[in-house]
Amino acid sequence: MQLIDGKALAETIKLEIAEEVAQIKTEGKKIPHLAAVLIGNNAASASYVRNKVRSCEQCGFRSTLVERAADISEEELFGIINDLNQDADIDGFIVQLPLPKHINEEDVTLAINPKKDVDGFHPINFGRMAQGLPAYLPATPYGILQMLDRYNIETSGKHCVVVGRSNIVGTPMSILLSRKAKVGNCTVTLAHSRTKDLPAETRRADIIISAIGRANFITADMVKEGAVVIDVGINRVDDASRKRGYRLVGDVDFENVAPKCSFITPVPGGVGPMTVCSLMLNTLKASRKEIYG
Ligand code: L34
Repeated sequence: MQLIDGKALAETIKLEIAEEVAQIKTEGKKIPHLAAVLIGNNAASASYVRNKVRSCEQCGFRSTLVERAADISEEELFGIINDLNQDADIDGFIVQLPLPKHINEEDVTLAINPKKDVDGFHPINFGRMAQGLPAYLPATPYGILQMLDRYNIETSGKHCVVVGRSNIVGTPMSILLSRKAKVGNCTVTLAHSRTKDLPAETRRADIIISAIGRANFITADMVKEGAVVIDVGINRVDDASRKRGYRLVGDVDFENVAPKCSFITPVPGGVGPMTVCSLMLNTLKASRKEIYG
């Protein structure tokens, strides 16, 4: 069993980005600039956005954090998005999800200029991604592709079971892995809450990608010997021995599943840091106008 060290890989990729940014600076060109909008006081969201701001510093990017209280009106949020759409110095921006219930996330996603949508959530980017056209790829699936690529994990002809069909992870992941591409050419099964016999599906998988958000959901009996297991879940479980009072675990019963795997990602230190690093890659692409010219 080999551990896929997402944290270390993310650091390596950020160093590569920093070298490119140093070059951009010596050429006197504009420094990449990412903005993040954080609404309310969800502790997990605040921690993820902090990681994004810190990563911008590591990459040599400029970053702008726009923070507002949970009771912000939709109107005010659309005003902020409009300003960021217009601001010529901002190459790309994200609105951290989830948003408070009174704000329609779909409308927020649609309000972001696709050229600045470095999350890749806008239907224009999603559609381009699905058709294999240049697009910002959603950060979590993009990060997983990077892990498979850099660990030289063969995907072509493999059977991949993606568990969970969200718009930001499961569904795009299933599309990306079935594409004709260097990391791709999988036969993909997209499993979800209505799947009849999930263990039967996952037991057939060469690659399992779990993105459902339930601790210990993927158990050893669901995993074939030698499988690759990618754990996207980040769940907080109470733990009195930790000073925060909780610890983070994935969807996978790591202790019992890991011995059966050829490769497995840990939580924390797996997919999460790669999500942040992929956002940096998208921001660099935005500043170079690689996707939309
Ligand atoms: N708009 N909303 C928007 N874009 C995104 O790409 C996200 N996502 C998801 C939630 N909402 C979003 C993130 O940023 C999930 N996500 C994310 C980002 C970073 C980490 C996890 C999820 C991360 O850094 N995880 C660390 C542990 C962090 C901690 O200690 O809490 C890890 O090692 O897994």
